[in-house]
Amino acid sequence: EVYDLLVVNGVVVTDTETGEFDIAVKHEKIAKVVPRGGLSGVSVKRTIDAQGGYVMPGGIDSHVHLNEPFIMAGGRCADDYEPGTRSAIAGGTTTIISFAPQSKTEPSLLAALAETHALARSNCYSDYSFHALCTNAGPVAISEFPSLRAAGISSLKFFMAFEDLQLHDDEILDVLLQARRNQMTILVHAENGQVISWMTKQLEKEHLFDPKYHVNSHPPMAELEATSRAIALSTFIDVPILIVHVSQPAVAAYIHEAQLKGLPIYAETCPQYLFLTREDLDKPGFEGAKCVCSPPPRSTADHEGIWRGIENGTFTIFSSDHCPFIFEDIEGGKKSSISPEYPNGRFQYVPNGVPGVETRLSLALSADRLQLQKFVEVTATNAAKLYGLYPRKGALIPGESDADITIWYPELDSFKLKNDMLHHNVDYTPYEGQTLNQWPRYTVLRGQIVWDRDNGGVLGVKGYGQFLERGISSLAGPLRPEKDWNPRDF
Ligand code: DUC
Ligand code: ZN
Ligand code: ZN
Ligand code: ZN
Repeated sequence: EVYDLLVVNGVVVTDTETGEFDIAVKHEKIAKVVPRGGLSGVSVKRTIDAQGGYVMPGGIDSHVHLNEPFIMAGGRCADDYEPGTRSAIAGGTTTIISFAPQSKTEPSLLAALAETHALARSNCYSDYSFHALCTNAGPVAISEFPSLRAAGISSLKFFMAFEDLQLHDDEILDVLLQARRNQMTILVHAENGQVISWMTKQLEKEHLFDPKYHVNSHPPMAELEATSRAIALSTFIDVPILIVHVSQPAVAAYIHEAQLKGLPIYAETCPQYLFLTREDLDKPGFEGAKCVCSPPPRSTADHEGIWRGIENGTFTIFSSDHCPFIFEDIEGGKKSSISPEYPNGRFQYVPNGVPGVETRLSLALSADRLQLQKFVEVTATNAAKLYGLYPRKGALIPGESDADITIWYPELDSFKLKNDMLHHNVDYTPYEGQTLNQWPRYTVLRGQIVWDRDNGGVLGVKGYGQFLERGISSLAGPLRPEKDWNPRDF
């Protein structure tokens, strides 16, 4: 028997185990995981000596915006699928889940899916899937859930904020009920859109336009209120939800309470809520616009609470919410909000989002805060479980898992992050100058070395990345799955 690849002499870390194991790969799959030395003498085409390194399942970033035409009024997504997924593999991420965005004027989720497939097909360096993104929950969209499932799409996101995107509570109930009946996982952007619009008017009345006032326009209360409403509505329908990009410990604590009652409520947080603060938006001139995202970065004290939420299991996943806009682009980038009358822009027109698909894993690992198994759990395994990819992804199980592997060498000298090290199509990183002591040495996707930091960088080819059809979540579902939801019961 001839194997395609061996990874030997490393310390293998999964969500449940750490140990000295050697790995054999054949036909794109993990073929064997055996105690160190157990593969000596086998025939193989290529061997990676991971001596001194950690060998982990490839990262899964399940919250990435690529090539979205109508994200946030006026904004133009800087990364299409090619640079976006190239950036992913260079940062140790082998699978991304991005969005198939429906516009308010498009009744069909399937039409949005078809358009997104066309944008991604033969352009990806990493494996990929899509969440449906529902902004128009009319009868057409609601009737399409079974077809989405048949097309391998088992998750759907909606917004509670932004006039052009948000659903109202009755539409949310329609979506939740259909999700329950079709075993879809629902992602919720939980901020109260009317509070944000009202605060924006109050600030503008006072002639407060600078980027930093974006933070004032997204008060903590707007996130807490929408989160509690999302939990109330989903509990009423008895369907699991994931609250995306939680920014504050108070929201995490509220979610934790719900989880302690046994409700199937999941939560996500992102690097911007651990490594950026509201002061990053308060820089001279327009510079602060680089860190405008929603919800906004909070305080250093909040970072501590978010770390604790990862450690105590409140957060199921740690994703990037990579949402790239070019700073200097005066048409669709951050500077599109600048005019002669408003030389520092107008915060309400700054496209919301920060790039981060490539830096997510290195930032978290360099912070040296999480147990390594916890790191694997929240950056890979749980996303696979939550979104119906486990154990094909997020694990190293012989015969089951794809050979997606990221290898790290912790003794790497520390260095300062610079945007020109990155592979995205954005002219800045909000983490410029951050001290890191970790960067993936190798990224392996289905048995192929697609990133080799020291020998050639990106070795993968565009189009190697495959679309992943997904099944149902393997995390807890409805509390009463055997019973249809029935209005007579209330
Ligand atoms: N927040 C952002 O910052 N960008 C995209 C969408 C979102 O919710
Ligand atoms: Zn409205
Ligand atoms: Zn969002
Ligand atoms: Zn997002």
